[in-house]
Amino acid sequence: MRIDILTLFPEMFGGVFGASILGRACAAGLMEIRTHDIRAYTENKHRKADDYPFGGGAGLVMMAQPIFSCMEAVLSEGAPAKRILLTPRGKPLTTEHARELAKEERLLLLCGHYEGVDERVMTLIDEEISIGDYVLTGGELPAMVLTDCVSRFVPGVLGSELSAEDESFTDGLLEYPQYTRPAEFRGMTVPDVLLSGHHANIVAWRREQALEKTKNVRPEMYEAWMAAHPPVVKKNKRRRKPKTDTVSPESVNTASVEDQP
Ligand code: 4HQ
Repeated sequence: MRIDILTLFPEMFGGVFGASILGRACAAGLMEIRTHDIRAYTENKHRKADDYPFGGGAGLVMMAQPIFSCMEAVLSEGAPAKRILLTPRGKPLTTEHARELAKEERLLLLCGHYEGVDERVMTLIDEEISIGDYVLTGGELPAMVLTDCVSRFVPGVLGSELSAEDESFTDGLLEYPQYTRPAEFRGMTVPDVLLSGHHANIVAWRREQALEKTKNVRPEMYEAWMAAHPPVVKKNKRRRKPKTDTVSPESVNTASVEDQP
């Protein structure tokens, strides 16, 4: 996959794309990430890329001309790209969306700075994406976050690490606790079940832990998961409904804690 990033601060990207898993993916040719300096495309003698907003107000707005020229130059060669603007007014980024974007041959990411970009730039943009409901100083960190998140779904990038598609039994839940050697550290031990070698018990324990954590920290995520994974009611454990009709059927939950998957 190729990703072109249009920014006023190309120097911000070197460390992130040069190290760790992304660095290896680039070195192996699985990912090709190029940054482009928008300021190099300015056509005024001061190389100015931003200006005061019409109508007044605080801050500066990124000018249309340097962005149009930069995008035209970058897209004049290579495959067509899906063009994305990073902005808090975009659709919140999700794993599902990242998985879809990883199927694209080429992405172009536009990083806004200051108070945003001239609205006419939107005629060049296919999608607006936000990495969360908070305001940053620029779109560079969001572009790095999106690139990292998408790269996990590009075949080969995770290499010997766990595939991004694994651990489906806790998909949509927060992570369960993990431990590595030694089994005892400063008096703190590892739960016995993880040392037992009993795979089914380990899977059950991890799901229980993931469910408990999710219920406490992200109740809306927990409810969504429970709705998508209804408790299985085993035939031999089915509770009898009361014989009277004084209790509404909805108030009787035929499932029980032992019946959870
Ligand atoms: N910014 N998710 C303001 C963000 C942001 C976000 C990018 C700061 C755009 C103009 N981008 N500039 N949150 O806060 O994507």
